[in-house]
Amino acid sequence: MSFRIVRYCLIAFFSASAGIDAAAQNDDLQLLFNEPAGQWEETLPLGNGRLGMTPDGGVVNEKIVLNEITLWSGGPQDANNYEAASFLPEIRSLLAQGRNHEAQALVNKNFVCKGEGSGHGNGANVPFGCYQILGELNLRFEYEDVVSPKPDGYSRRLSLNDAVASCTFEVEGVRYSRTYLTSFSDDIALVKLQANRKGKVNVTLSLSRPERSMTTVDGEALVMSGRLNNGTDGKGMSYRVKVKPLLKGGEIIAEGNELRIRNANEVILHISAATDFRDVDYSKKVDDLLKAGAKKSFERQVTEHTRNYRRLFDRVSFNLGSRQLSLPTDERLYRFSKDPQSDRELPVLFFQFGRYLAISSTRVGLLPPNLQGLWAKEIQTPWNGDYHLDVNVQMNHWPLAVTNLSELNLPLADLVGSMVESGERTAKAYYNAEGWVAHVITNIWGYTEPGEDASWGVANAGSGWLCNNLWQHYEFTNDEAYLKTIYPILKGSAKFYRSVLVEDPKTKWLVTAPSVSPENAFYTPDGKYANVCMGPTIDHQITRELFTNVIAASEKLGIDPEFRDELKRIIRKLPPAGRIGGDGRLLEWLDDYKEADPKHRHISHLYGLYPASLITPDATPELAQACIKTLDTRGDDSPGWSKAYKLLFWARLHDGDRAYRLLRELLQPTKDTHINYGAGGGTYPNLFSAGPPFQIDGNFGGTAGIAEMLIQSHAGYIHLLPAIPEAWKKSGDVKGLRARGNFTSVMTWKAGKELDYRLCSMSLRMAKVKVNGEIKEISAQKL
Ligand code: FUC
Repeated sequence: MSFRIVRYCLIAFFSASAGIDAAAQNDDLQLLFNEPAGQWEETLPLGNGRLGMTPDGGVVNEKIVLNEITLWSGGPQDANNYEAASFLPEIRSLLAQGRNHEAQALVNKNFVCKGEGSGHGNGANVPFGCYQILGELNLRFEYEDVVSPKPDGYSRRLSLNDAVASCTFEVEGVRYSRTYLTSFSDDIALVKLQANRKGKVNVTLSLSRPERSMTTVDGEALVMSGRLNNGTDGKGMSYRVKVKPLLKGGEIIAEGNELRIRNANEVILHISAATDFRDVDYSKKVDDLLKAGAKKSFERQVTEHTRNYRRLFDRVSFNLGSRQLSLPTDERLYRFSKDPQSDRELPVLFFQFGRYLAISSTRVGLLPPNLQGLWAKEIQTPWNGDYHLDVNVQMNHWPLAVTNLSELNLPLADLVGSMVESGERTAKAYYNAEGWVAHVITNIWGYTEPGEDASWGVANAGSGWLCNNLWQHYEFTNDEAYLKTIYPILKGSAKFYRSVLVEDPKTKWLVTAPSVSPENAFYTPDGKYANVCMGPTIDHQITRELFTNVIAASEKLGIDPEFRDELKRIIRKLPPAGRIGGDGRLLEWLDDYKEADPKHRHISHLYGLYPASLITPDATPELAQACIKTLDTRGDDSPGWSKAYKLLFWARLHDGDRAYRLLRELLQPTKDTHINYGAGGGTYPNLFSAGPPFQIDGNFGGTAGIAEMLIQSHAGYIHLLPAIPEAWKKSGDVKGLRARGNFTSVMTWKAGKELDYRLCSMSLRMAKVKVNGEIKEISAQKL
């Protein structure tokens, strides 16, 4: 399936996005520091969708964390409890009687996964596994007789325009510089070490990993290899890394497992790595890539790398006015938090950084970005660095289509396609249902079973939510060939929900049971605490939306008329898209329960507002009002990803100033890395989003949120500047944002003046646009 999705989409995509050259207006986007990174969250992330690297720019000791997106412990497993479905009637009956607490106990006993599941988020050594650091490349520099060098004029930067990082400083009158990139053309990482006087590069290289590694010197290269734990017989994924220094002048001496380079004029490190994930020839691949890379000059490498990267990055430009380019990024963050008008362009940098991270952390044909994108510094990554399906991996993809990077949705479409088979087993085992299901977590090994604890693990909306992402890609591109490839996945998911819906005895609506509203808990009228319930709002919103999309897809493709009719009939029996509780908030559950944590980070019942379009201020004003009340009660402070989600909600509610307030919340400077489920999310000095800890969904959600403030297209027309805050009204321009229906937009605005705009499309055709509160038909220009 993967190849077909890729091929068709690339054709449609490149033609649709061509013609808008946004590059010129945003050519000075950079992260800047005037000292080496003090913690990992100050390093500069580089990535080419497979290889990642975060150099810290240390003057004497430089640590470069290396990553490879496929490097996972664990392995394929069958964690289905095949007895589970026999407990379904009893669980459902308890729920129907309001005995949720007892139902939850039964779920915990018989309706969770077999074995250890995610290992409670510490799955490095269980079959679920975790995404892991590849290794550390350590560089120990010598500056002749200077033992503790005091660098002058230190500067460290990452150019978002070129995807190249560098640092430079002077020691004893000699200027040293280093350049880093993860090549988009040659698929190796490169580090160039230079000095402005001959023979001054003296450095010792070592390669290590906290466990399961062996490093040797192979000729004039360092090689590290090993095998991870699969949680069963120990024989998990194998990997290999090779670092080959190319010298101008000087010499290389092997010392134990290290390479000492003396008196070189210049050194270029070529770093190659691969794993045996879907590749038995991975070891040879490492050598082949190195050999091919060595044939090119560094200059050519940089030119080709940058050209490839810019093909994607340059599709969108965004400007808001004044710039603070010479200030270090952490200082800009701090100043912005005190006075946002002092740095109007910081949101632009954050927005473009999100696009940079997307391009760098996934590639067509490989894996989608995980909880940390591609960057991880440890063996046991937080929450296994996995794919969480109750918002996180979906959020990772929200900015892509609108910010003109649509093809980067395809790795997710591939991952979802690869989950169908195991998801069908899970659907049978737990629900005796047709179709396929995935719950709250998945990994690269196709995990679809519930998690190990009822409180969060039996949310069964994961698969339906993923289908929203797959559908959105179609809505933006109008690519029918792609639609054909994803239709069976969507249909399989719809079949699952069709099979599991049961009648709620009180309301007679068709609902899911058992399920949970992601990670939230409530009190039943008898004062008992529970998570497990019937028909949480998110489940029926997802079901309604999925069925609607499958109906639209089958009509478009001219197939499955009977299935379509059946879905139409079922939709009528679902609970309404939203219901309002006694206190004016949107109900999160079927019953008006008292929630255990009114400030809970998940706000899943607003799924209908975003990413779905079941609730809009125009079509469902009362529900929109209930969303406002819900958000006001939940409060703004929460983990980074949750702030980003709230930003998106406010943008959809057309409240630009509240959206901006959430953006400011998201950009709160922090250095805290302790796992947190509550308040305190923000942004690290290197602009990585903080849950804390680092979680990339906050970056992607934030980028999507900013885009949603500038353009929306989910309500039947293209809405330009639907939620622009006062702070941005003075002047601005944004070029290259995309709208559903395969349109590309260009907008420029100045205070007091009408918005100047145009839409482009593949062919001359009309578009419905809303500008300054007025809806009109305009003709889109042909690209
Ligand atoms: C969900 C969230 C947490 C965190 C984790 C990865 O469990 O509730 O805040 O984002 O996913």
